[in-house]
Amino acid sequence: MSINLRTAYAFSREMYPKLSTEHIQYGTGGFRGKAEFLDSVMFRMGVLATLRSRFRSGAAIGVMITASHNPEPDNGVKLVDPKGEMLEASWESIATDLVNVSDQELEQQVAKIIKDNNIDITSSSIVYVGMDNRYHSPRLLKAVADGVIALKGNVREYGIVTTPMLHYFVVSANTKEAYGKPMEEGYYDKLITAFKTLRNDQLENGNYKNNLIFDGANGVGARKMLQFIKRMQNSLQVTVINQGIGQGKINEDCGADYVKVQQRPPKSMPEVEPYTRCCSVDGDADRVVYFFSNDKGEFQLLDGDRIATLVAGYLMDLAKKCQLDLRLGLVQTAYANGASTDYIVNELKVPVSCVPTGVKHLHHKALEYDIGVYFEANGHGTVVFSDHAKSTVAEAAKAGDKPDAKIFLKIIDLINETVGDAISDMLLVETILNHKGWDVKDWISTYTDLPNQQLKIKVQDRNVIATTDAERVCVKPEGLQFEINKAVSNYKRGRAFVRPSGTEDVVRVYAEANTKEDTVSLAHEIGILVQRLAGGVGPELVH
Ligand code: G16
Repeated sequence: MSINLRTAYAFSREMYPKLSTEHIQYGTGGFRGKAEFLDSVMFRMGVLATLRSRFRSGAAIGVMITASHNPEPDNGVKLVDPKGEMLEASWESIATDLVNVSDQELEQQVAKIIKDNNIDITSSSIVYVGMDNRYHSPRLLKAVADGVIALKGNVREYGIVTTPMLHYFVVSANTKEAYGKPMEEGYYDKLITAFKTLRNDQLENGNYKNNLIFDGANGVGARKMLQFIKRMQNSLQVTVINQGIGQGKINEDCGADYVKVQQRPPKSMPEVEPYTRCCSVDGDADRVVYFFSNDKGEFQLLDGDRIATLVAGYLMDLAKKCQLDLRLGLVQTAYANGASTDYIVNELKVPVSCVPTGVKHLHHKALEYDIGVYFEANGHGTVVFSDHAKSTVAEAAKAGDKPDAKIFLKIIDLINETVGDAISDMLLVETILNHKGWDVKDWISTYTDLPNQQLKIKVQDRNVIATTDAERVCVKPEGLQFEINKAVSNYKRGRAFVRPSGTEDVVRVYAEANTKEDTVSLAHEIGILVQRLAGGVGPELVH
């Protein structure tokens, strides 16, 4: 196959010229920004995904077009590696360089990637592309596809799918369908079959009731949940709100990020009985948090930390019941509530580690265990099982004398191990609550969260902030950490940190303390410190 790259670059200059000279970086969730500036980024990511596929001997590579939890005018792109993981870290900088060169330098930059990585440009390649339901996503999807075609690669378009579905398709194709069938029906089939078997005709059990409110964030998760409902035959009764039909904008006053950060229910919540179980997913359905109102009408959140502890506790019990000696570990980030970490260490007695924000960091750490449970507090996470764990459970199930091993095997099937999957995680939580006979009151009573608050601070350049120790210590600008320590020392059980967001143009502040009032006051103090010492712009910080 001969590839006339000249034509490709002329085409790119003509069709997808670079409209902004602002430097952008492959961050926590790939490239993100205002959709009108992303066409050239998308074309180039189509080119890069094709090269990556050739570099990985023709394995399928995924390209997901989404800005996930960001507001509607934003869009973005993340690349998916052959095993369903996020793009390998060393290629993130290759991606960053590629999107930042000028149109004139593009040809040379692509030639450099080919040479540096010894890529056979004539070998076969396949790129799987999916998108969320933002109105600009189809235009951007075409740009990705054109990038693939420019290098004479093969492209398979999946249309509107959740991010975790695309990860699932990539892994399914690359494992020759051992993981599942790389098509939408295959995905539903895998999860629903496992879920229904685990219900075992016992739809209600103890305090567990078989109904749930599902906030779809006006995103693709809502559409896919409606597809699940059609196929689940009432094994779970779900009411979907914020379906993305009509006026509702993606993530606007709804969805997992809003519910977690604002600590309030999403818009369009119907009147429901106290303690009704509700969950919210984000714009591309890779995160989920639960919530409910108690009998005083107070909002109560069950976030990613709660899901992690519920799942880890359940899997530990299951391994014990099956008498399987498997190493289980839990991975969190600095955002994890201090009370959850205490509970994991003192009650569950499970090893726990803290890594920087971004599922890619959590995923890699979790792979060190036989059973690695990882969740960010924002609800982004999953469980990964080693080959040893899978074969041990499979053997135990085959032996037939341990009925719990059969349950364990189905639980593994229910989990989308490739990346956080809001719907798979939700079905897992529902299964565990059902098996335990728990309602939200039982679940939340396992420990008491420390009050916590997050703020977003606008600064001139968020990269003036640099952190270390899994983002818990700020090393730049000089003096900021000293001031943070001073502020924190005035609050009982106080803890706070700051870090630049990898998906939005803000600095994030996290604070927790013994009381709500103290937490609000600590967050406020830290926010002002960031404004003062890190070049704050915009309005003064007021609450
Ligand atoms: C992405 C990442 C998450 C991260 C979140 C916020 O999520 O995949 O791991 O927690 O961004 O990151 P940051 O605080 O750096 O902005 P999503 O759901 O937006 O793709």
